[in-house]
Amino acid sequence: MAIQAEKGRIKKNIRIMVIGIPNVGKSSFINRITRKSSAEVGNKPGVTKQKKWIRIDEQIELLDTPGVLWPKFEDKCALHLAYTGTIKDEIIDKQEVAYRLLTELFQNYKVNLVERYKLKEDEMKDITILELMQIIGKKRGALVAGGIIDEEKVANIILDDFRMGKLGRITLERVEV
Ligand SMILES: Nc1nc2c(ncn2[C@@H]2O[C@H](COP(=O)(O)OP(=O)(O)OP(=O)(O)O)[C@@H](O)[C@H]2O)c(=O)[nH]1
Ligand SMILES: [Mg+2]
Repeated sequence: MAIQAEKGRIKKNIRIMVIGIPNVGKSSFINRITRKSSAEVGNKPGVTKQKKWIRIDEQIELLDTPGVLWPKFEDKCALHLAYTGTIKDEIIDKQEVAYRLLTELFQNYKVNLVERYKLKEDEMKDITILELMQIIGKKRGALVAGGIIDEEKVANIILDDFRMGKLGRITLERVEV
């Protein structure tokens, strides 16, 4: 504890948050180490409904939390929220999101892409979305040492352009026919 004392932490409580997907045993784990049954446990998801601090000893407390799930990107609705920046970038895979956005734009707004990134007709023939990302990266100077495309940077360029309206007026939701 000497290092903790030197950091002025000797009397500070340690608070630990237990997180994970539903029904994996977060509450059971807490009960096991506290040797009590303070946390409700059950063989179905959604048993813990709100956060609850549970004390192990004088210094340590655990926070039991309801199970969480990652955003479902198969769901178009979540994807569209991610494109617009409504879902925090920190919790999404930006390259995947930019790839999916580019796929939709390529389908429905090819002209906007051609204009913004000065693409040529022959460059667009039989092209994959990944190749298109590479071309955009090259045109916008998103390169790392050795002339390799910086994929993270390209993803940022595409998402920023879209979010700032530089790709023009775009409607993501379309009427199903
Ligand atoms: N086989 C096995 N089952 C476990 C283990 N830990 C917990 N369980 C069982 O898994 C089920 C879920 O346990 P909980 O502790 O309620 O899970 P949780 O993660 O708190 O779930 P939520 O609060 O709903 O998110 C219960 O039926 C537990 O008895 C384990 O280590 N092995
Ligand atoms: Mg629980």
